[in-house]
Amino acid sequence: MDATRTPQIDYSACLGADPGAPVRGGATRRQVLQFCAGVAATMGLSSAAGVRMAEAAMAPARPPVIWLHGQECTGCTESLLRATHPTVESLILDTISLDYHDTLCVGAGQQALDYKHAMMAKHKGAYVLVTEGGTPMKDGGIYCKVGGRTQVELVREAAEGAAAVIAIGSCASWGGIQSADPNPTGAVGTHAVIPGKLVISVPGCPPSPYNFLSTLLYLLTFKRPPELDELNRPKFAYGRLIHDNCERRAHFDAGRFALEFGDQGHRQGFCLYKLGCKGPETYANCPAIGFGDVGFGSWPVGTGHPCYGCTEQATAFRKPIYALATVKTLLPPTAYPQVGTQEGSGVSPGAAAVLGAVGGLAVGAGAMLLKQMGSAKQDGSDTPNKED
Ligand code: FSX
Ligand code: SF4
Repeated sequence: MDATRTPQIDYSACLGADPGAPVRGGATRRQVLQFCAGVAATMGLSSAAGVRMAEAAMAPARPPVIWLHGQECTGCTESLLRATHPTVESLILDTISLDYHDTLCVGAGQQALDYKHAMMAKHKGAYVLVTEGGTPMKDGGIYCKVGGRTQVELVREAAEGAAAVIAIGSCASWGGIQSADPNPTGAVGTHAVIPGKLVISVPGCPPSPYNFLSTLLYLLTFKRPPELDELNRPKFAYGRLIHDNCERRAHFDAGRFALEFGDQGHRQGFCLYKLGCKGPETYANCPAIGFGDVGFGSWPVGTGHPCYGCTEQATAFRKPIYALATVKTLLPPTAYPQVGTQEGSGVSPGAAAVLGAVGGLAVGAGAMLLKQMGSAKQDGSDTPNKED
């Protein structure tokens, strides 16, 4: 590394006098810094940006958040709360001030609604609005109401005083499952309810809580959204096709497919394209960061089921689950494992290791760090490398 071009980063100010002291959600200052450094790496940012994120995450003043639910299954909140590793939801819930959440609020009825209005008035122009679920527009929006008011009214009212709006999940991003043909309630995503206001979309059914937290941390730190694609999805998470990072990609390129669930090819870990895998038309980082923080391969394709394209408006709930995908990239990516030399051995450990290394380092560094946080040593040996 060229020391003349890479400034040394002083982590000591961020770590404070006692790096092992709990600071957020039971996590220590060192762990928060580690996590944020990983988030920064995942987003393609510098280590210095990770330090700034950690400082924002540990700041005493917590940004207010108003969280509304519409038409959905509550799986987005559930996936966030049920993360295998407790630190994700702890960090989210302790980094922000969750002033109102339709599902998690302790109060009920008018008391809860009055509190929501009081918080929106108190933090007018400063709070982050998170929307979960679709919004029905048909027949005056009568198909989803809270406290006698339609979801359309509630979203518009809350968006009015919001500094930023994040749509979590595919329902809030573009309507989700209830917008499937014939879309009986006229369900749409939040962006269609408040045209003219930027809505950062973090789709997935459910979405990765890690992507949500990374987006939130960036927003809180830099007071602007991360780089977005044309659908307003953060590029760090939705910038690459699943197909280009998949551990089964070598089998696709070699023409080795599972043709039926349970057949020889399926048992050997061959490509799931002919079972309807939508990886070739779906942008997401699932192969790299997985779900549930339980290690490499913990995502649908990794467990033997085709991807159904939940992050894509034109795919999930639009195309039949087992219909063939549109292959968007014909050339193989430059960095992916070679076809195994031994037929019938499934995804070779070597191939998996190579892809795991490439994906883990380039895309999922933060997730890898997150997994290690639970076993982080307390003797200082897990302090980020100052040469990074
Ligand atoms: Fe939608 Fe959230 Fe799918 Fe469910 O609440 S993204 S139905 S898994 O989880 O909004
Ligand atoms: Fe992986 Fe699906 Fe692409 Fe096959 S079609 S390589 S299983 S993403």
